[in-house]
Amino acid sequence: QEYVLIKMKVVAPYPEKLNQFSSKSVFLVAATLRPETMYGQTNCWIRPDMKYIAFLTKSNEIFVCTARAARNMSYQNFTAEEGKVPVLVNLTGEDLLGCCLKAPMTTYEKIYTLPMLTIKDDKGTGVVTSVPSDSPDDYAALVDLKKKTAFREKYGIKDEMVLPYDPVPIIDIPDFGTLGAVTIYERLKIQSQNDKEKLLEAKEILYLKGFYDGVMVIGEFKGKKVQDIKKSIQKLLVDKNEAVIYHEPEKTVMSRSG
Ligand code: ZZB
Repeated sequence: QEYVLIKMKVVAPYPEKLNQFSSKSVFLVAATLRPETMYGQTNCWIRPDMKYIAFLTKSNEIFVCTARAARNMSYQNFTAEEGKVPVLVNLTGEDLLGCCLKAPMTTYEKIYTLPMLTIKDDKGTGVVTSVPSDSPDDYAALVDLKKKTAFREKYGIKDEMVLPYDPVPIIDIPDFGTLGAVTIYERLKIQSQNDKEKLLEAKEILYLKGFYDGVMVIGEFKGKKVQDIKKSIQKLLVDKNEAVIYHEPEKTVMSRSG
């Protein structure tokens, strides 16, 4: 599986555990299959109870992700020595919540890391970028956070990290409009981020519709079909050093190699 790793730059105020690296460039790296949706990022998801690491890349940047993902990266030429991950600090998701980020392409000047409880530890980097206009999971989790003050308080999330952020129209899909995830969330009467079956159905529908019928309504490729420009946007991001390509090995290979 080929993912695009989006480099979301940590900006001040740094979380306590990352303060020591403030003279370096630190990135939370999010794996996505939908680089064309990066115009609509509203936040970054982290799982509070999951473990993360910060490690040094061969270009002297610091990446934050799961140890599993970093290990894969060390075999894909991300680190100075193949198979070796220079770990700088061990973190939990909780250490990273409320962190301020500058993400590529999005119209929001700064965005924040917020808690999502359904992040899987065996996929991607454990860091997930949020596009609530086109990802039903992201929209559901954002609605949950906006609705529940207690949930925000539990994780020390301030109102201004969540409430000003709304889905951004980026792709027009016939029959779904420019906020596909919102439309399908309402049509399927999804209740929360834990509505697993409906969210899976919603994701499958939107992946297909977005890819084959979607037309960009924002950015460099406005007016063009998603399927025609997906690769170009990926290249744009990589050329600007705002993203890198990351491959996820097959599950069977993973378990064999530990
Ligand atoms: C931005 C984005 C915009 C995404 C969208 C989807 C959509 P898949 O198909 O199951 O492999 N993701 C990445 N890592 C994780 C993780 N560890 N746990 C949970 N979710 C994760 O899903 C890949 C997508 O799932 C990735 O692409 C990421 O969200 C999320 F408009 O990034 B995506 C219709 C989906 N739309």
